[in-house]
Amino acid sequence: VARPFNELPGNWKTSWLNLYRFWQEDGFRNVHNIMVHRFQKFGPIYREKLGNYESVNIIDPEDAATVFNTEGLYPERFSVPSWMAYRDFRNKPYGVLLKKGEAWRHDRLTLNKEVLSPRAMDKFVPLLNEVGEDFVKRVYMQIERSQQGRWTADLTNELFRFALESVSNVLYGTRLGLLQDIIDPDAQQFINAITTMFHTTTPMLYIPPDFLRRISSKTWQDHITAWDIIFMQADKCIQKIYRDLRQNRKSTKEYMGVLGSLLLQDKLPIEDIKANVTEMMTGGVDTTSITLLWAMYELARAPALQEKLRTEIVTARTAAKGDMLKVLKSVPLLRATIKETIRLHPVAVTVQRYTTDEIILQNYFIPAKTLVQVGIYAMGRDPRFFTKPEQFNPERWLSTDCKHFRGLGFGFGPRQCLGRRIAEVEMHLFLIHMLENFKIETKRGVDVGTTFELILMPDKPIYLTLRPL
Ligand code: HEM
Ligand code: 2DC
Repeated sequence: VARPFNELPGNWKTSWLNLYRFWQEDGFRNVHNIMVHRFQKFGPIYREKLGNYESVNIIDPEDAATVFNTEGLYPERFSVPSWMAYRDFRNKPYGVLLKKGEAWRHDRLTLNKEVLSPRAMDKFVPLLNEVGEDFVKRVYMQIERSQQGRWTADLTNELFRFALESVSNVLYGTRLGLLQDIIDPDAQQFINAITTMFHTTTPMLYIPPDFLRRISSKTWQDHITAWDIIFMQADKCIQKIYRDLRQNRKSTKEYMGVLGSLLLQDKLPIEDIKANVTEMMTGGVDTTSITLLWAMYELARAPALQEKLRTEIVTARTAAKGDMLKVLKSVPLLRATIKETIRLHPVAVTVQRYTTDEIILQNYFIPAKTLVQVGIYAMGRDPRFFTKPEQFNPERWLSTDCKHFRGLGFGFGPRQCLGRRIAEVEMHLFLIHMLENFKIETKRGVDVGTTFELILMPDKPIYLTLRPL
């Protein structure tokens, strides 16, 4: 018979003392490594309470399967407290990211049709393809400018711009022009605000935002300023499309992007459309760009893999006669490369769910309404679940042996990442165009680690060299 909840290993009895110790071991920027250590110390399940944050943590794919297979119709994850607090403070509506129950499901089903369904994918492939091609043009221009036949740079901000240009083209059906030398300062301000917003979220995972607000802490103030900029810039983009539509400046026959399509359908109130479009525009910047940065870093260290991918891509393109939708369906090694990148470098350190019923994990009773976190960063680096986890080896995803609940980088089920298809298509097309044109190189012997900025990121700048083939 299973053991009681109160016998779970871990530090869960002294939450504020734990938080103090966590702060002492520099835990705030190191959540991922601390989780790895906790699993080594306590085994495959532990319970923890840090300040206000209480959870049960698991690492085994079989336990993840138990959690996700019982998640029900309205799965709920940990709601980031400061994101809720901002909206409550400013009286802004929630989008799918923060909604619950039937309200969440209603929005989500409408949005799925626009961004996650195969039909939607057909529409945004050409939109994302042109942005990928323009990035290549920009790289050629930088190479010419360098007069050295190559371009070496920290590409982080270039990729932020690429990602914002991409997601905006899908959402609004128009280009912002972020792949030029001089860009709209508003767009750069938006990009910087997202970085600040993520950065200032971290301490408020554990310390109630309301408390920080009352003591007028800088973290809280920076956080609301960041969200204010995010909402204001997104609102400008939304208003522009809304006006164009009302004045019939765009023909209603051509595809006008996700926003135009939502406005015409009239299935969601305008306030909810705005909230959701703002979330997608914000969620679509740092996620895909940082993943692409990691992908290029790993590819730079694996020249033989780059060659293999080029062969796969050329073959696929020839067979598809340039039809990019077909190309995307015939590049299995490239798909695996992205999966492998996300295994070692997930955006999200965990994927979490509140249990709806009592379940048993590792022979412990877990009551309903418990926050269970699957430590996907720790799982991805554990030799019990991936042989030679330290090796970047996309081919591991192509063999048929057990991949059961191991690829959770976008979450799982009806509450998985809403932007998953956009992200996947955007990243595939980017790498296709880059690999067709450039060799990706990096200095050897520079090992880059990971830091927790709410999403996981490289802990130092990555310098990449792009050289025409
Ligand atoms: C949710 C990862 C890109 C918008 C999530 C979740 C993860 C995730 C792990 C939680 C899923 C769960 O709880 O099961 C990623 C990764 C990305 C990415 C790895 C790229 C490499 C994007 C993009 C967008 C986006 C491009 C916007 C278009 C969202 C939204 C949610 C979400 C709105 C909340 C969905 C809901 O609660 O219904 N993402 N994401 N993400 N993501 Fe992404
Ligand atoms: C952060 O302990 C660590 O995709 C916490 O595009 C648990 C947690 C909960 C929700 C996760 C978050 C972590 C990381 C960032 C995620 C978020 C859900 C969605 C969000 C994974 C793991 C992200 C980056 C969205 C953000 C869109 C938003 C800012 C409008």
